[in-house]
Amino acid sequence: MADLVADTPEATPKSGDRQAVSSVERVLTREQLEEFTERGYIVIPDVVPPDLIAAINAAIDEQIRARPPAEGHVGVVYRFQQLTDSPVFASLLRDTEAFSLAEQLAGEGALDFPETAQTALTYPPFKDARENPHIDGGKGRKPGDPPWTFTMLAGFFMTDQSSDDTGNLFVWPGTHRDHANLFRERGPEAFTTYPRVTLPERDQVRGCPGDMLLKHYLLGHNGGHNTSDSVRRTVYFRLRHREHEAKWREALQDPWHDYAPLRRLLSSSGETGQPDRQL
Ligand SMILES: O=C(O)CCC(=O)C(=O)O
Repeated sequence: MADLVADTPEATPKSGDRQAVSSVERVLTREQLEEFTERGYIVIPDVVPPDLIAAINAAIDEQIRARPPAEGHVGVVYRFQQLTDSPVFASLLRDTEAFSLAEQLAGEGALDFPETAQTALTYPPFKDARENPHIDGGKGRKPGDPPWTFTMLAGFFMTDQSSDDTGNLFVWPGTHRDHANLFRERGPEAFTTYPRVTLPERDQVRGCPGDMLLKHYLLGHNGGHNTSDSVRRTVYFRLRHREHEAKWREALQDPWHDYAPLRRLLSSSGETGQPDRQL
């Protein structure tokens, strides 16, 4: 992996050429690292080439043919698959720069390669009525059991979600810090339901096929509206720091526990919660 912070703009294909995917090693820019620390997510353009997107969409077509949702279904359908059963999904991380880009946030060699992928579909016309976020893995947890926490969500847009209400993920920027503050106050064992924090205005995550979302585990999110003409498709991976399973309590209370490079970035700016804007 190259140096963590690029002083020059991230290496990307020429503007206007969204079909090409650069073979130049991608390095997250300082701006992208800051955005992740502040808002809890970034969208990186042009990570997956068109032929791989076509192959994944064919695999999703097959999944739907094998187990279609009920006739007239409106709303989300989530399917989880083992990568050993559906190896083409693993190519999103293995045959692109996606995994290395994720490790630029968590540290080189820091992440376990996941065993499962999630296909997230939203059948239109759908309006999510909850208008509230969640974080995964705590709801219904029995005290004493470990929650299903992880480090970072990697999402791949298989359909165009570059405008609002096309099935875009809803996120509440900055709530990764608020959730960690709340777990510091109440203790990680309090994670038996979705924590409630004061909510900022929500964002709809926008991206095109080929782009990748990296989202902090603690960032509040939810499935969103799809009032477009077509079914929204996203593929997610839940990435875990190698030490996360033993350290989930620490990771719930410290948003940077699993993110050594970001910890270094924050401490070099003399901040523990906010990066120096001049960095
Ligand atoms: O529909 C989506 O993209 C959201 C998925 C989600 O919230 C989850 O799997 O935890």
